[in-house]
Amino acid sequence: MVRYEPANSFETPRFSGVRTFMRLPNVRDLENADAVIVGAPFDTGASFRAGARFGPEGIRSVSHLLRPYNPSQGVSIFEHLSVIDYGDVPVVPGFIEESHERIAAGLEEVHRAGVVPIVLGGDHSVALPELRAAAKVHGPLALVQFDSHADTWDAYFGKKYNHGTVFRRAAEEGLLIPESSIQVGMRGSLYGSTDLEASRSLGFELLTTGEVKELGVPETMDRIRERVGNSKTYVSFDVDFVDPAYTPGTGTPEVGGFTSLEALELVRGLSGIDIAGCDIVEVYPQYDGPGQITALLAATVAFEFLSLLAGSKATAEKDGEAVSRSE
Ligand SMILES: [Mn+2]
Repeated sequence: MVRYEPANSFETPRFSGVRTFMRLPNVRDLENADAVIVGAPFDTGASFRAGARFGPEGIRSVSHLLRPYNPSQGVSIFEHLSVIDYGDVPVVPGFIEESHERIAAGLEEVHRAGVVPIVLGGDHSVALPELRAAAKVHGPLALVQFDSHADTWDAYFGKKYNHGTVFRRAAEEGLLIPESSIQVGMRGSLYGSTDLEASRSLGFELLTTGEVKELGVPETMDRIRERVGNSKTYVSFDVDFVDPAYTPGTGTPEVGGFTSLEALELVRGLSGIDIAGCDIVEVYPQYDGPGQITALLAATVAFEFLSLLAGSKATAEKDGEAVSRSE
């Protein structure tokens, strides 16, 4: 079987070559892939700044810094996982619903092939077609959302589809299992005192940044794992979850947030969860700082997601060996 892995950085240095994610081959062969990196270059759903259409490009460019072994998770990703950079899903600039249809159709093929997508956004509105595609194949999913906003407005300027209404629409469409879903990190100014109540009335658990600070990282991870249980899970990571000191290049930054280290620790805490798909959204390279720190954080979160998938596969391989030995 073909196994897809990054270019060897001892033959050609990391700064060389065409900018795919982590120097993975850019192919469309789903048959021999376990996971794909796929861009959703769309920002028509944004309510404030624009520019997330360049997010996938920015993340890919800086991802060449990443090396294949993850010491924090103790896993050499590509020994267990065949991964490709699948390119981008098609979008129609300026048209939300049409883009969502194309994004969902593109991602449905990935799920049908039994492959896990890691989607690079794009504004957060792309999570709706992601969830439509995943739920079509896997049924309703648990959601773990890291975000400073709940994105559960009913409408904005009377319009139902944008990056602030995603998870209300997803719940209404039956794409999620609300009692297994959790939103983490909400903070910042709101339009009204009841804004966050919307999430709870949809059945989600919601932990504000203040609540996470009080609980601490380990207990927050326990709360997430308990909530999700054994359900197939979609993980959505909005980079505005992190303090804008670390992620200035985003659409609606909120100060007083998490450090990059706390964010990575929380993501690593998802080990063992049955991940059907994930995304990293709201990267706006034109607002990024020198050194492309926002894009680098996003690329590193994608790397942690790949490591989680590789870790699960390594465990399954070990269990499989144990079973075949005992037979
Ligand atoms: Mn969001």
